[in-house]
Amino acid sequence: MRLLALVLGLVLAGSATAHAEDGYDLWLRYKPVEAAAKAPYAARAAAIAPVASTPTLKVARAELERGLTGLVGKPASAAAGSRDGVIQLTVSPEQGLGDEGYRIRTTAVNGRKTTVIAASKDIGVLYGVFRYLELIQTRQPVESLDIASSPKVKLRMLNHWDNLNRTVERGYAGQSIFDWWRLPGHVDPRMVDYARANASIGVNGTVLNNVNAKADSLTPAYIAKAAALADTFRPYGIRVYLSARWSAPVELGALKTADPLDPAVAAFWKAKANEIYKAIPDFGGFLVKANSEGQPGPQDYGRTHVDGANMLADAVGSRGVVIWRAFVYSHEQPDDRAKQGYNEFKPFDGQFRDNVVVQVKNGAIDFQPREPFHPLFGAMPKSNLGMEFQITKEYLGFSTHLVYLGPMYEETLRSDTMAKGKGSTVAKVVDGQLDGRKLTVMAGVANIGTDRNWSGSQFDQANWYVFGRLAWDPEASTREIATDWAKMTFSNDPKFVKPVVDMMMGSREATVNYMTPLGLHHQMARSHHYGPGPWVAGGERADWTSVYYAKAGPDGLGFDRTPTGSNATAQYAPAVGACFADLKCVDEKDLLWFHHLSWDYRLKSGDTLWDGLVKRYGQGVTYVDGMQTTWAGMTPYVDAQRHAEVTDYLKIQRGEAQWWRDASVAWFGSFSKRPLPAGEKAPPKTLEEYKAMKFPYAPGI
Ligand code: GCW
Repeated sequence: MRLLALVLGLVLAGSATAHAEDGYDLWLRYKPVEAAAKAPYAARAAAIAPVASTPTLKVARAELERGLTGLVGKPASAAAGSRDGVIQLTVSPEQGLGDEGYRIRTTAVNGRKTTVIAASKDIGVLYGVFRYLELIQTRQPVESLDIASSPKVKLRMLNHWDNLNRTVERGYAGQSIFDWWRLPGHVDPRMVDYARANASIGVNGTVLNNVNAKADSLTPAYIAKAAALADTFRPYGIRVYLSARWSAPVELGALKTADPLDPAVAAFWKAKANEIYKAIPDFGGFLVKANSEGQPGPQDYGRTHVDGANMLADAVGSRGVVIWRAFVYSHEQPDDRAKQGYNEFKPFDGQFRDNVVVQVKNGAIDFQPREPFHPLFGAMPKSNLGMEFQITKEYLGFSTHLVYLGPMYEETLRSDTMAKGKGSTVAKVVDGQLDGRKLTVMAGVANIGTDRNWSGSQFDQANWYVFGRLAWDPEASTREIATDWAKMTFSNDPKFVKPVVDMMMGSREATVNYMTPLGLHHQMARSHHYGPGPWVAGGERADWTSVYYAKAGPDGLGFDRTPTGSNATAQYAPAVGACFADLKCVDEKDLLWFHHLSWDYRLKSGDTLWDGLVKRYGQGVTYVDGMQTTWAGMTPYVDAQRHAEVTDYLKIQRGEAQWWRDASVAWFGSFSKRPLPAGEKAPPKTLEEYKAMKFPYAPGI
């Protein structure tokens, strides 16, 4: 009896765990379609026709079977007899869809109703399978399909800032998912789920190690580990890349120099590339952070970025690429940090090898909650220029603030560089349309770690998801993407989807408001970047302080980047720069990025700058109140475990939003010396108390 009770208890506990959702399944949950909607889907998914057995087609078939089994019931394994509703996976030339595109169409094959998922290469079939499953997951009709899709950007990559000891620079989701110590002997099965998730959104490359790189990644032992990952990812169309430490020839090759023009250095890299390609035949190439924030680089030897990139590109040759980051600035430079990337790289336009990509952050400073687009976009038409977005929320509340980054990415991609007249958007630079470039890149600094939910929070999964979807199509609508994600991740019920997508869409603007409204930037605490630190001053270098960027004083606030100031506006196309520099033209969202204004400057609302600033902080906080209310109403649609986690995080966010508002108002108020606008509460602590707050164990460093 006791035993029976025990067994029963175990069974019940087991099933409870099985039903609880922790977010591990991401947007690939494949939960059963509601009975009322199921019939048409089931009818179309009665059987899967036999498939040729390349590794990619095998995983495509397995994914299809897994998805259909969850959604509508297990399909038969072969198309027997005259059964309708067969799904056929076909590799055959598909015009105009490139190597990775796919077509899904409904047709009759041998008189049977058949859905054909076809592509020129097997990887396209896998992408088509994920799309087909997505159609069912989001309850789109599948009776009569004729869909074609192909990626607009060639290399759609995650950049992991993961260290070999499994810490993750700016990571807020646990440890690195790459278990370097146990590799290559043991490949964690989670690596397969990582590959599935990435393939489902079209990501086709991953940089395994931090751009602040160790040379050890290039040793034989670590190359073997990377090769084991490459073998696991290959069926999913994902190539691996490594960040290369510039000084590796000295550290590993016993050379006295890493001068790119020294033949021994070139020979070292050539041999290293050959060694890697022997282990990883489809190795993607190197990512390099050189002469930036203390990293070694060609300038240490009086050489240029071009010298360095081209030497490495020759070592890799036609086998792969070299991705060279434009995130460079020097503390010896007195000039506005926002100008330095452009100043260093623009003169090199046209001088890089064909297999070099210059990877540029979305804005000119550093992944702030809002930055105007980087002036290099549109300024280097004779070079391959890639986009680097940050998915991990270093500056947007880590993983406990609900901030959907889609609108931020979209804002940058839709910005008009005017490089070739109206409509020369950043998206068209990135996908190569504007200048007819073929080697195109969109990279996202990953937010993935060992947390069960992968990204540190349920809603941060949406940022990984939207990144992939935008890399596939930089002109896609991030509201539509959020809608797909919310349906697949939680519920198709319109009473859930509409309010939650609305909440997501406004979340980034709210964060801008409670952290850095009206174009303010770089106001976070020093080093770990957790919480407000508008008073940060002094220390190693001026351009790592907050006061450098806000320039608050009794006279007013903001960084003058117009011709009367640093003249960073001159780095944009004339019409764009002129608008940024003109108070009548510049959008107020960028106001203090470009202008230093008196506290009494009149905003469009009629408020003074001071009053408008304080109100915006408050609007940000109020938005979080709204998110809490919205989410509280979602219990009928979300499992208890995930609902509770989001609820907790929103509470943390609410507290921290208030903290940002209060500390910022206290700090800037000490300069404006003006009363708070009516109805605005005084910060509950003194400025000294905010300044005294310390967080030695904040994650991510
Ligand atoms: O955003 C800053 C981060 C650094 C990072 C650097 C970079 C990897 O604070 O942690 O280093 O940018 O992009 O190189």
